[in-house]
Amino acid sequence: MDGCLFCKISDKKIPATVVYEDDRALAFRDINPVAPTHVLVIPRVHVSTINDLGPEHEADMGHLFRVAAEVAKLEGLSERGYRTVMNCGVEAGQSVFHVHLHVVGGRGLGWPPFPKG
Ligand code: DGP
Repeated sequence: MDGCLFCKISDKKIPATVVYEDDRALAFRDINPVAPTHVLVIPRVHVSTINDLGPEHEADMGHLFRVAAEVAKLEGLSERGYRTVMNCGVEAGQSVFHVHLHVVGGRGLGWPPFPKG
């Protein structure tokens, strides 16, 4: 989609440190990592938020999790553990409106990931 940052990264119009890619998904390092491993996995197809998903996206979204597991393997996190997060909407902290799965690990991660309130 025109103007979408992650579509531009998917199309290689904006550089990113890619750790895995195939015809349906791209995984690249987050520009502002919160842990030793912080990779974003995006579908090639543009979908703004979880709310915009339709039945036609089910295969792509399932694929994101398989890519997340592959990224974890490449990063040596499969056995240690890691977290996947997908924010939806402003109040959840979504800042880029092209769905993306955060894959975070390489250090202990607290739970819950947000203050009680
Ligand atoms: P979220 O807040 O869930 O929408 O996550 C968006 C993430 O995208 C955030 O952790 C920072 C990352 N990000 C934003 N702009 C860029 C960029 O230009 N390149 C890369 N690699 N990551 C970016």
